Amino acid sequence: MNISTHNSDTRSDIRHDWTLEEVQALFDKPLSDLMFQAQSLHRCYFDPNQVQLSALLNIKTGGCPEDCAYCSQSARLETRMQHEPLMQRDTVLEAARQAKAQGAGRFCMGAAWRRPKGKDFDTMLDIVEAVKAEGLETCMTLGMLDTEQAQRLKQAGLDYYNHNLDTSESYYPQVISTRQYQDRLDTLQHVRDAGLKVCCGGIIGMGEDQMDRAELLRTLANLSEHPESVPINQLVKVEGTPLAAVDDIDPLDMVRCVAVARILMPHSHVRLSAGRAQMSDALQTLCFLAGANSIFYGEKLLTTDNADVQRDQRLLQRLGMNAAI
Ligand code: SAM
Ligand code: DTB
Ligand code: SF4
Repeated sequence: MNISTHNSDTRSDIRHDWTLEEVQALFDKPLSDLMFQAQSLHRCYFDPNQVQLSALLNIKTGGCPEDCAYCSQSARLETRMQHEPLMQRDTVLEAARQAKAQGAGRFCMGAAWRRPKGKDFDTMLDIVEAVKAEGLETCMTLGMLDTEQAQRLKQAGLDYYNHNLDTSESYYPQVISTRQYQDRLDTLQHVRDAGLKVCCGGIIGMGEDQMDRAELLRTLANLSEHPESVPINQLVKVEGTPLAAVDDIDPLDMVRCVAVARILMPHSHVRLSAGRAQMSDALQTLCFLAGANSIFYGEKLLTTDNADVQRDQRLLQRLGMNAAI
């Protein structure tokens, strides 16, 4: 395939029939070849000097009944995370205004729930309406949704719903026992059917092997529509979780994952997500060159520290990159 002849209306780049062997072959390429292929496709679909900035706010902290082995907020793990009740609408709104003033274009709100219920769900609708009215794109990640909940969030003005597959279907039971992979796929379908944009990705560095990473990215690419946004998180090791002492990954594995995600889903935003605080500027730069074009921006992720805002501003300036409007 002669990548240099691609142009932006070559829809044959958008495939939903990837085999595991094809995806593994991408992972096995010499890095320079993989980067060239990813860069070439990236330039067909995006301005390579633009990065989308999303701010994150945890609107309900801790006490979650699920047992995700990476998570500080599971009530089943000894993480010493304080449980905080759902934030008031005005507190969320104030944080959204600040995020906008700092330059974020999208405001993502997370809640440590298995699924939203009752009055709490109605509060979500109020919050979406209010944040949307501030002129920000809205995103929520609240756990599983049924069809009606997805439709009501859409009607309230929600733009994106984040719901990660996290890893391959076969590695999933090593990480989470309180729900099935199919539960995640069902929610993704409800979100898509409601006309919401899908934000779905995973976590690298939970002890999975390259085949699991290939299988995760293949599952995402073979969905009937590619997620508009694909967050690639590097595990943030949290004390008290079963994954607190897992071996570090080779930093270049992150670059490879970003590049493969870019090739498999050329017109999706690939977000360099959790773990940036622990990455060097050089590693983040390689990830941008591999096709990452979105980041979480702001001092905090959900419960852990994000990369410092001034450091991010300096890095983007040094790279000649601008925030996408
Ligand atoms: N409870 C909801 C759910 O699980 O969908 C929403 C919040 S949950 C914290 C959102 C996502 O954050 C998870 O699916 C996972 O991919 C990511 N995440 C959580 N803890 C993480 C960690 N320690 N390191 C990297 N990513 C993490
Ligand atoms: C996503 O893929 N990563 C974000 C967001 N979606 C909700 C969350 C990262 C959480 C990192 C650990 C923490 O701060 O608790
Ligand atoms: Fe709960 Fe989400 Fe954390 Fe899992 S990742 S324990 S569902 S908050």
